[in-house]
Amino acid sequence: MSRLSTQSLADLPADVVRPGYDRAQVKAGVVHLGIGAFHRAHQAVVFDDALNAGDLRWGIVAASLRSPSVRDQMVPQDGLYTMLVRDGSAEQARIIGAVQDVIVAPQDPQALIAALAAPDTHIVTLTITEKGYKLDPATGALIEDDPQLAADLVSLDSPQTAPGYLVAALARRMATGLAPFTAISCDNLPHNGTRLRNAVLALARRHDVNLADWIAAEGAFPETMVDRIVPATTPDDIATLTARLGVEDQAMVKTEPFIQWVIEDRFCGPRPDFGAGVQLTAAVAPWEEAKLRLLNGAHSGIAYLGGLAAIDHVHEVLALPEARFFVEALWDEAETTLSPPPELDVAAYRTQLMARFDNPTLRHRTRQIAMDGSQKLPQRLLATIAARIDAGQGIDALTLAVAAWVRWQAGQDDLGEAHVVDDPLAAPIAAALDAATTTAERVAAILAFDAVVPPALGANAQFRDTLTRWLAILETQGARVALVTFHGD
Ligand code: CS2
Repeated sequence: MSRLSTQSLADLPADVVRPGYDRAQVKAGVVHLGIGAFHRAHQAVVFDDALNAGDLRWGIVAASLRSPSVRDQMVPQDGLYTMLVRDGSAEQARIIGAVQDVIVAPQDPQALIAALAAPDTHIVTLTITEKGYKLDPATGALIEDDPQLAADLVSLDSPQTAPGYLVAALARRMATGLAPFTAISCDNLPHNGTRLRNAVLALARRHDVNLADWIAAEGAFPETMVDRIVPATTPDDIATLTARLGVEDQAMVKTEPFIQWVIEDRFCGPRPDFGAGVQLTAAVAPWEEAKLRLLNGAHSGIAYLGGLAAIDHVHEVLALPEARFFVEALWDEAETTLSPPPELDVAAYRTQLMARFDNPTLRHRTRQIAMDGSQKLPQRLLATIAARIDAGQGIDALTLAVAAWVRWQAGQDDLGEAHVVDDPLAAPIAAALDAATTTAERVAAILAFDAVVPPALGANAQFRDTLTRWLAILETQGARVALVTFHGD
C-alpha cells in the first residue's frame, strides 16, 4: 500500500481538505520538541492555519527527544498527515502540511541545536510531558540527581533534556548575535512558562552566568493553557483511514472539534496573527487552573476508577450514572477553589466538558490518561484538596479520585487483570506501598511520599482519614462499589 505523500495529495477523495499554500515556499519559523499526537492535533494545526492564511513563516521542524517512531511515520510521507475530527457522528479529514522535518534528537543532537539556533526560528513549542521539565512535581526545584539532567549539568555538547537543548541553542544564538526565540511550554502544568523559564535559567546559570542573564533579560517564556482531547491512534484507526484515502497514513491523529490555546501575550520576537482557537491574554493562570482542576482532575478520576473497574474508554465510564454523579461532585468541590476569568462561564464549561467526555467516536482510553499519575496529581487533585481543606470544606470526591490512583499502583484491576503502572516514580511508590501491610499503613506511606504529596497536606488528618476510608473500600470491594457508595453517601 502506498503512503500519503506530496505526490499522492492530488488523488485523495474530494472531501479531504488539503494545504492551501505552496509548501515549497514555507520557512521553518517554529521548532517543536516532543512530536506526539497532541502536538499534531493542536499547535501544528494553529501554525497550519497561519500558513493557510498566507503567512509562510510558520513551518515546523519537529523533534522527537526519544524514539525514531514518529520520524519513521512522517518523513516517508513528506511530513504530511491527516487530522480526523470526530464530533460524535460525522468525521472530517484535513491534511496538515505544517511539519517540514522530524529530527530524532538522540541520533542527531547537532541537527536539533542547529534548527533551534537558525535565524528563521522565532518560536519553540514544547510538549515533553510533565516529567520532561526535570523539576520536582511537588516543589518545582530542578531534580539534580536525574541522570539526564546531571549529564546536562556537566556538558551541553550533546544535550539529553529539553531544557538542555534550549540552553545549548540559546548559547549559540547569543554567540552569533541573534535574538532568543520565544519558548512556549504546551504541557498541562500550572505556570508552565515560569517552570520552563526556571529550568532553563537554572541550567544556563550553571554553565555561564552571562548567558543566564541574557536569557532572563531578552527571552520570553509565555504561560499557556492548551486544550484538546487527542486519544492515541490505534491500528484500526489507520486501517479505516487507509480505506477512505486510498493511501496509508501512519502519522494520522484523531481528535474532537474543540480546540483552545490561551497564550500569555509575551513574545520576544515575531509571531503569527493567530486565528481560531487561540486567545492572547495577560493572565493565563486562571484559565490554566480551571482547566487543570475541572477537565484534567475529572479525567484522572475517571481514568483510575474506570481503569480499576476494567472499563476501557472514558465515554463508557460515564455511561454509569454513579460515575456521572461522581464527576459532577468532583466539579462541585473543585469549582469553589477557582478564580475563573470573567469570560469563563463555569456552569456552561462543565456542561460542555461532559459532552466532550461523552463523545462516543473519540474512544479515549482510560489507560492513556492513567499514565504518569505522580506527575499529574499535584496540580489536578492535590492542590484542589489543599485549598478545600484550608477553606474548611469537604474533600470526598477529590479524595476518592486520589484513592483510586493509590489503588492503581497495585498493578491489578478489580477483575484481577494485571496492568503496567506507567510512571517515572512507579518503582519507588510500589516499594513504599509493598512495605506496608494494612490500608492505614499504605495511606501513611503515600502521604509521606513528598515528591508527590506536599508535606502540609501529607500531615492533614482530614485528608488521611478520607483517603483511608476510600482506599479500604477500593481494596476490599472495588471501584464500582466505591462509586455506588459515593452516590449513596
Ligand atoms: C489527559 C489530557 O492524558 C491525560 O492526562 O487528561 O491529555 C487531556 O486529554 C488534555 O489535557 C485535554 O486538553
